[in-house]
Amino acid sequence: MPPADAIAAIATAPGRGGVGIVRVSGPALAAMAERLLGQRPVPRVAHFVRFRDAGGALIDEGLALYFAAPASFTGEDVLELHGHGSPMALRLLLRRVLELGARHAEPGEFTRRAYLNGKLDLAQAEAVADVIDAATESAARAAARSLSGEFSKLVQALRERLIHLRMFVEATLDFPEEDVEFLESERAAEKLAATRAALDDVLAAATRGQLLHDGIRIVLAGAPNVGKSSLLNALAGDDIAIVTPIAGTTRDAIRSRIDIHGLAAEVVDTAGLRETEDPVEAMGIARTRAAIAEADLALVLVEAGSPVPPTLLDELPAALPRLIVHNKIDLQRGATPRADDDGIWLSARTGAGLELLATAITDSVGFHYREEGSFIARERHVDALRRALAHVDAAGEELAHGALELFAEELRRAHEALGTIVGEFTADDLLGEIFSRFCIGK
Ligand SMILES: Nc1nc2c(ncn2[C@@H]2O[C@H](COP(=O)(O)OP(=O)(O)OP(=O)(O)O)[C@@H](O)[C@H]2O)c(=O)[nH]1
Ligand SMILES: [Mg+2]
Repeated sequence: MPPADAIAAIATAPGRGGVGIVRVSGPALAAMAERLLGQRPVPRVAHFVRFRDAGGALIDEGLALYFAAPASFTGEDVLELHGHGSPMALRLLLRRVLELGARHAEPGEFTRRAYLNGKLDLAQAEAVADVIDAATESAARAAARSLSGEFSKLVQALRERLIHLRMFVEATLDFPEEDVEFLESERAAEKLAATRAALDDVLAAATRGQLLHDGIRIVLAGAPNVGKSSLLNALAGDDIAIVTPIAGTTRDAIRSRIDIHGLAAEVVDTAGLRETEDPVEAMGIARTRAAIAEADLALVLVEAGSPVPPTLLDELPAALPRLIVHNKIDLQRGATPRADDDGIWLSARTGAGLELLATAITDSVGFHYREEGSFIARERHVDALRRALAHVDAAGEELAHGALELFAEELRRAHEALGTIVGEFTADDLLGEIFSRFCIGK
């Protein structure tokens, strides 16, 4: 009988390529592997084999790799079939595996099993998706570090500090007659302060990690003809948007992913904002407003030497961070690029001042990539760290009042909040949501 719960998927990207891989994972795959390959595979040995369909006709030839549980990615038996990267041949190979009893894997199901079998904690499992989705080199490196467990280790160290404190206070609670209370709470306050400082450091690093993960959305806003499309092209180093001396050239919002000093930015070029009778331009301007509404940062463009029109600033939500960009300095005699409190002076045409703009952008969101110690993180990790910090602060207050029971309770809750990062105390629906965003075959 084929194993009841084997899952299978094409693990390589769709399309043609040199090599394509079908991956199977299940509690007992040896029999299936033997039927498929015509031999019992030796674990961790590459077997050169011919893959055949149910009727014995040749599908492809390639390598079979077998990993016996628990020494595999998922912790179950895993069979990898490396054929040619032909969408058709891979589909036939997958069909054969399904005939032998496997079912189609759901998105992220391999990684989910790895997590459930204790091969990875939840933060590491998420990092698997982040390695795959990384949009910049720095994001890829940071995701690799999270996958290797660097972030989890920091969280674990924080949890150990909390456990230590909890043991400490609970011992005091258990033996009040020893009357060590006062003395102990002195030391407890010290330990709590040290824990808080460590938590704060991890929170700062995770906040940077979240920026690496999420990137930012930047909208280019300004009157027609100030050079928004030219600036997009200059930032992207590519001819993406049409540039003409005609005011009202850009109609649709044009989006481009740009790596700004390691920060993944989605830059949106928009129709210039002005009163217009032209219905098409008016629709474009409506899109500009929509892009402004969802942006994290606005680059407000004006021609150098001209003031920023107050009506333009009125278009921006009060809370939207903005940088004023004074473009076309090449038209001003003797003007050089600069950045100060009034904005950045540059030329989209010559490229002068673009570096200053890139720095101003990363400064404005507090993004300073450093290779050392950076890891990727998500909003839910940062939220959990913030919750933990709030409980540690509350614990401090209880301690100051001598309410040791409540102090212990706040510590327990801080500990629990940290647990959600690595996947302890994590609800099933959250797991479902996390893994459903993975690609199939991972
Ligand atoms: N000299 C000079 N000309 C520029 C510069 N940037 C843009 N231009 C010119 O200004 C004109 C308008 O540029 P665009 O980039 O199309 O301006 P835009 O803001 O996208 O305009 P709309 O799409 O109409 O809103 C074009 O002729 C550009 O070549 C610059 O830095 N220096
Ligand atoms: Mg334009």
